[in-house]
Amino acid sequence: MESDFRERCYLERQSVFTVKRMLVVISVATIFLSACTAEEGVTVNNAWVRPTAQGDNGAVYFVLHNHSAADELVGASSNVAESVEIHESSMAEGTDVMQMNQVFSVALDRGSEVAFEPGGLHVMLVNVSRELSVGENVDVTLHFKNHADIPVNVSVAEFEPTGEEHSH
Ligand SMILES: [Cu+2]
Repeated sequence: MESDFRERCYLERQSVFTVKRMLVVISVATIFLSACTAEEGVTVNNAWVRPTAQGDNGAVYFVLHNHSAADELVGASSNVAESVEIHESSMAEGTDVMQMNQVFSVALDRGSEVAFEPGGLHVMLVNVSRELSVGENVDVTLHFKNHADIPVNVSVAEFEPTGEEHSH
């Protein structure tokens, strides 16, 4: 009898513990879900390009954040350039010379943040059709493997814009 009672107590305590654990799991899941629903898909922040003379090339910088399933940036287009390419700057091996290579896909893992910044990845506006002056904005559209095209309003500025939400 006595051992029966003890066993029942133990089982009850176990189930209370399990319920408590489930509640913790549910509330944690709710926090994650609400964080995810705030932003979905791919977001683009702090897009800028330095002032560029007509006929020159302009490097566009921004920060990509992928809130959804793994994707890839596969290209870009713009009405102010003859063509638009994805480039990555790097130091030529064994030298201190910066070189640019064309990139045809940039992986965007789920939850990843990829910075396009001076000295690294950038979207190159090749042979811009008109002068790009400080204070104006130009339209650049990003193309993804899965995600719909994202139109980006790129501000022409000497330096990276600050004040917007941004983390490295
Ligand atoms: Cu380039």
